[in-house]
Amino acid sequence: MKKAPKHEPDDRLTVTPPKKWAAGVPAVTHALEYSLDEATVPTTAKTLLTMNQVSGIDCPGCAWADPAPGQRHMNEYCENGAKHINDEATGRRITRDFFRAHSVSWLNEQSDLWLNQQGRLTEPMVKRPGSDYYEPISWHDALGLIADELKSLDSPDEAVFYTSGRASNESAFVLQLFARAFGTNNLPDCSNMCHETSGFALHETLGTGKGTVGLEDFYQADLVFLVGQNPATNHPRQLSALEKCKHNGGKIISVNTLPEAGLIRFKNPQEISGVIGNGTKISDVFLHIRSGGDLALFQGINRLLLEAEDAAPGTVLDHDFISAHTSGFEEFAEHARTVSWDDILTATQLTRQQIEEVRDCVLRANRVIVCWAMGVTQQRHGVPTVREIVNFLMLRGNLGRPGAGASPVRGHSNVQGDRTMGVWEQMPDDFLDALQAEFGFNPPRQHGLDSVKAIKAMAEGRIKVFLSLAGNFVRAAPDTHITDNAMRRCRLTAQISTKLSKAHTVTGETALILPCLGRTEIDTQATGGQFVTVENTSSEVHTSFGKLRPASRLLLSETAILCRLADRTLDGKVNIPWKEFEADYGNIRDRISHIIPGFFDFNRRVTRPGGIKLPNPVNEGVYATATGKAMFTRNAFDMSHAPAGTLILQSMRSHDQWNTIPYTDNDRYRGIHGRRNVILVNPDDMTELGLDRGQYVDIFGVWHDDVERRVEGFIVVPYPTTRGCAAAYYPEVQPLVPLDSVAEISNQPTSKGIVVRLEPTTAPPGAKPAHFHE
Ligand SMILES: Nc1nc2c(c(=O)[nH]1)N[C@H]1C(S)=C(S)[C@@H](COP(=O)(O)OP(=O)(O)OC[C@H]3O[C@@H](n4cnc5c(=O)[nH]c(N)nc54)[C@H](O)[C@@H]3O)O[C@H]1N2
Ligand SMILES: Nc1nc2c(c(=O)[nH]1)N[C@H]1C(S)=C(S)[C@@H](COP(=O)(O)OP(=O)(O)OC[C@H]3O[C@@H](n4cnc5c(=O)[nH]c(N)nc54)[C@H](O)[C@@H]3O)O[C@H]1N2
Ligand code: SF4
Ligand SMILES: [Mo]
Repeated sequence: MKKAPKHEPDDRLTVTPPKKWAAGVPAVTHALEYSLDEATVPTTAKTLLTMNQVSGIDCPGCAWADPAPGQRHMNEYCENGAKHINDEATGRRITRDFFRAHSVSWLNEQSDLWLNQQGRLTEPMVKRPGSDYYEPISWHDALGLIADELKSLDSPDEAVFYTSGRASNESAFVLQLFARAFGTNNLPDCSNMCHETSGFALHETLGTGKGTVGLEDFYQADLVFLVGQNPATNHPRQLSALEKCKHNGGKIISVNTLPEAGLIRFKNPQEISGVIGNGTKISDVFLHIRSGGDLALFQGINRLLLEAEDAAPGTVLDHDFISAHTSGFEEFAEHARTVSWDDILTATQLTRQQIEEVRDCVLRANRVIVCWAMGVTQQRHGVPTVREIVNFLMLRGNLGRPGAGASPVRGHSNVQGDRTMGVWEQMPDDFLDALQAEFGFNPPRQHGLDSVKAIKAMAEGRIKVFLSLAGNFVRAAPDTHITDNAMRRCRLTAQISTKLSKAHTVTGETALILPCLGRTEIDTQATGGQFVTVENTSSEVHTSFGKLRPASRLLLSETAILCRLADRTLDGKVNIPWKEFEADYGNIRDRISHIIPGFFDFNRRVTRPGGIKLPNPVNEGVYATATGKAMFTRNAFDMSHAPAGTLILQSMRSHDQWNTIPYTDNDRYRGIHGRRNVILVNPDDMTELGLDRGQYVDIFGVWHDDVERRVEGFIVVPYPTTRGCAAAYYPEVQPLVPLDSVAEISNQPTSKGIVVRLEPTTAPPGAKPAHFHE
């Protein structure tokens, strides 16, 4: 076994100027460096060559879509996809000796990075009440413990079943079926903290929570907006699609609080020209917007479009589309004309000229796509922002036709699929009716708890059992202190996981580690080898076949664990063939095909190259909204506020992490090396606040309650963020996000709009001063 590199949180910080382009040769080299460190060379080659290929492994990274079969490169993956796969395929193993040597409380003191570096979990473990150590337990006893605890509850609503978006369709379907047959809709998921805001706004206005565009649409678009999204790091193959869009004459407008590398220039590592040339300039217009200014921006653009129509009637708006497919236009238009320019310019910190330039680009474009991600959704007024984006698209009929539409770019590789499978605490009645018709039990109808509500219920002692299918809830959730204490109030917590994280160190009285196969691994059940299915951000459902030998012979698949647990808990009270489901996942897919629209003949269709494209009702002109049409909405002006002396902090991902799990302490494109506890501040704000570069600060959350929220020992780095807006890494600043600071309507934590105050502090003894390269 290789020795894990030791993590030194106070290693020297080195800062280089932010990069002006993304990918190219260094990206390929960096991916390989990581893979050589993390796995053996043959394993790396084997996994990478099949990644995102027909009958291969679906990349466990982001939800970006694959090109059509026949159009894929031999290396159809990005630098980060290679890292994610190698993180799972690591040769390191955590054995029972590791847990004998390290107490749970000691492990809890270690960093997220260190915990993840210890390798794959290999056998079920239990921490018993009163003990500070995990010890081995058989699968039979582990599942029996959980089943007994569940059966002893006064109400099924005392249990919570969390899902993270790496879970497959099959395991997600089984999880929600189990929870509902058990009697609860308490199914919070990572989506509550991710694109919940998009889901609410799109459901209301368009009648579907999903995006309306596919990969081909990007190639045909005349204009693509990238709003609050960092593709070079988080959806790297999107850059290839954008490059194609540009080669076909399309334009790109980026809207961001940071000038991210991939928004400037892209060198495609899959093309010779990208390796040796200067690459493609990505953004034609870059709007360096104030945090939370996107609502005002789209209100400004919409107002300008309405005025352009007034000036030249019949030339700007798509009246045919508006009258045939939408409702509420007049009310919207009346309101839109009243939004004040002073407000818009204050909220965005842009000039009117910049917004007029955008209008001109829009007027020249017949096909427009708007992409957005966490910069939009993790804001208090995220829902009205997405609604205003929909208004914008509808004004010129940019919906339901090729090269145009709405693209909430999804995060986890199967987060969209998990929702399709029914993992949502608020599934509508038609889904529940279909479950009832198929399985003959009466699913609970009352809505369950989302992530924020689940934490509150746990904190109040109303939840006794927390079961997690993938993910790292305590680090993904806000207000770490409150969330940790809430989790500790549970009687039993159980985690179905591949790797060690804080999910296993912040526990209930009894805690179980249920180690499972990852997507890279061969999954053999009683009837033979299995594959799983996933859905990407373009609503394409396809297969993923594991290729590697499992990390340990004691691992079970997610689906097997859940089927066995359900069988033991429900004692045959509900007529669901759990054993048949476990033996052959095709049996699960058969049932899915009866229940979920678009999945007919699932088993056969999904194995065809490219899989199944789910129908999007919007593209068929069908809108399942309150009015039966796509709905224009009136959205009150709103903006983020920060009192004098404070900054609006966003918590974001570095180039070297997967959500709550850092892979290294570096963030190459932003020029940060050797340390994650840094805060990026605009140089003018530094002057105003009297801060020096390289200085240590404690960061305090500013919120209207008397809880002290603080993280200590962050180094100030001057950075071209928008004035008044700072940036730091997630999950390190998680303790600063107040549990009550949520987006209106969607209840999603506002992880990009955290008001903070910085207090200078002294460097710890022996700390090496930060080194800044000019
Ligand atoms: N390598 C890697 N890939 C990932 C992930 C990962 O952790 N690592 N996570 C996956 C997941 S689950 C998700 S949801 C996606 C997330 O993908 P992104 O949404 O791209 O991720 P974030 O790092 O949260 O970055 C948000 C971007 O919004 C900008 N921003 C912040 N506030 C505002 C604002 O108010 N307005 C505007 N216009 N911009 C703003 C930030 O500067 C940043 O560029 O990535 C997925 N892909
Ligand atoms: N402050 C702040 N908070 C945020 C965000 C932010 O931008 N800022 N982003 C939010 C977003 S967008 C999201 S999606 C959530 C993410 O929240 P989660 O999805 O809960 O977190 P992850 O970090 O993706 O979970 C990683 C863990 O999943 C487990 N895992 C990995 N692969 C598998 C697998 O194949 N099977 C199983 N069973 N387990 C596996 C591993 O044990 C690993 O440690 O965080 C949210 N929280
Ligand atoms: S773009 Fe996303 S899905 Fe594609 S290889 Fe990279 S991480 Fe994986
Ligand atoms: Mo996400």
